[in-house]
Parts: sequence; structure tokens; C-alpha cells
Amino acid sequence: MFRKFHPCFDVLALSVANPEGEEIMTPPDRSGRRSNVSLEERALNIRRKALRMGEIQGQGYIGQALGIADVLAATYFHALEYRPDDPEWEGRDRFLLSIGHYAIALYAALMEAGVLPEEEIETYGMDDSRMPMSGMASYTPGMEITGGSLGHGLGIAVGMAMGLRRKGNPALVYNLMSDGELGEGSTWEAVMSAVQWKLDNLICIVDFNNQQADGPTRDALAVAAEPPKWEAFGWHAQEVDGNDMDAVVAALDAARALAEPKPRVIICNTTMCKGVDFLERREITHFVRVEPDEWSKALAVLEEGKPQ
Ligand SMILES: Cc1ncc(C[n+]2csc(CCOP(=O)(O)OP(=O)(O)O)c2C)c(N)n1
Ligand SMILES: [Mg+2]
Repeated sequence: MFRKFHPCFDVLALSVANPEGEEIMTPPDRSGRRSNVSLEERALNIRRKALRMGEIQGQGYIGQALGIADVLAATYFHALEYRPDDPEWEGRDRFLLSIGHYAIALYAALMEAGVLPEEEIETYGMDDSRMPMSGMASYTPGMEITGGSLGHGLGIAVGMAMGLRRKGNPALVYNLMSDGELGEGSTWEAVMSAVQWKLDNLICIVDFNNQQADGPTRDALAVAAEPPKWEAFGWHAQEVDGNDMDAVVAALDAARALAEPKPRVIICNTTMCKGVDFLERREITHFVRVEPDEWSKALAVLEEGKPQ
């Protein structure tokens, strides 16, 4: 069984087994996730769950979660190979959340995907919860790394991609990073390493929401996000509207189908707080302030705009 969209892995991988003797290439069980629920509906559910978690804690990085929901829906329900009931399945694609403060968004996606049970939503951010406010690998099934010290996810992804290739494992490594991380030198060391090692099993997704803690990214180091910059380093680069589902899906397909031996980046232009207009208009969206009565209002606005 060849991976449909990834023609360039080693044929030898077909016979590789993990230490338990299970064939890595056993086709994943898609039941319960690639159902007839549309990607738009998945994205809406991710937004709903994120808002609920925000309401429970009275705070959260909700602007990021609402902004990246479409990308997460396309990634988890169109692109990624994984088994919801076996998050450590050796054949899974690795999804790295370099930006630990986006954990609320990934928890929502993992719940929607059936990796985390929905009942746990009420524990978000509480003592002993498996969903702390910043993502930690040792706490949460499906959380591959402890991100949050910004600028390190891509370097870890490079190491993982090299390791998987060495083991003959055809899984892909996805790294979700932020535009703020483009200002970190360690990111660019990883960019160069990925090219040096011809890592065609690495897909980097940049959430370009034009926001950092201190203001707009375009006022800082925005040139780093442009495709020509990545292409000059030797990457295959695409730039899309990250809130346009069809565009995100097409970009993921193109990244996976590429036969050239190079890493791939998809720069996703997203809108912070997408789907809740009164929050979209807030000036400070990095840690958007939501009043206690605004959580239900935000949910109502989201429901009004839901896909028909
Ligand atoms: C190395 C490092 N420096 C600073 C921080 C503090 N910090 C947390 S989130 C953040 C904003 C960075 O911008 P971006 O990742 O684009 O965040 P967004 O506002 O889009 O969520 C900063 C500076 C950190 N976590 N790690
Ligand atoms: Mg940002």
C-alpha cells in the first residue's frame, strides 16, 4: 500500500515493522474521522470547543484557536494519518505544535478527532487536567512535543524527519509554527538543515496571523514569511488564505504530492478570532480579553455564521 499523495518514500519501507512486529504500513483505520462531516463543520466544532474551554477558564488564547481552526480541520480530517484510539501508533504522521500557547486549539482538534475524550473539556486548565493551558507532551495524548519556548519546533521536526527516514518509516512530520517564530535564529538553522538533508517528509505550516505579543508581525520581520525567502533556502513554498478551506486542502495536497526531494512550507494567512466579528475587531488579539458575558455572545455569533 503506497501512501496516496506521497510518492517519494523508500519502497523498502513497505516491509518495515515496529518492534512489536506490526507492519508500519498497515493502512490506518479511518472510521469515525473521515466521515461525511464536512471540513467546514469540523472547523466549526473546533471553534465551538475552543470557546467552551475559554469560557471554563475565563481566558485563553482564543484568537489563535479561532484563527487556526480551518487549518487544523484540514490537517486532521484530510491530510494526517493517525489512529484516534492509538495516538502512539508508530506509523502515524507526527504533528508538532511548536507554539505551546496554541494548545487550546490543538485540544479542540484532538477532541474533535476522537484522540481526547470530549468529557475532558470541562477540565481545561485545571489542576490534574491532561489539558494544561500551555501544551506539554507528557500530559496529553496526541501532543507530540512540549512547545512554547518559541523557535524550537522546526528544529525538533528536522530531527524527527531524519529519524523516521533512517528507520524506513514513511510517516510525515508536520510542524505548526507562528509568524513570531520567524524572528528566531534557531528557526533558520532548522530551515537550512532541512534542505541539507533533503527532508521531503517534512511539511512546515506557518500561521501568519500578523500578530505577536508586542504588535503586528509586518512591523517586525515580515519579509521572512514570504515564499521567495523560503525558496531561496531551497524549500518548496506556498502561500494561501488559511481561512479558505479549499485553498488549505489544495496546498496540503500539493505539498504531499510533490516529488522533489526538498522540505515544504505552507504559509497560511489567517485572521485572529476568525468567525467572531466583535473579537476580530479587538485591537489586542494576542491574548484577547473576553468579558464573562461575552463567551456566550461569541458562540452565538459563531453559530449565526455556521456553514449551511
Ligand atoms: C523564546 C520565547 N520568547 C518569548 C516568548 C514569550 N511569548 C509567548 S507567545 C509570544 C508571541 C510570539 O508571537 P506569535 O508566536 O506569532 O504569537 P501570536 O501572537 O500570533 O499568538 C511571545 C513573545 C516565548 N514563549 N518564547
Ligand atoms: Mg503570530
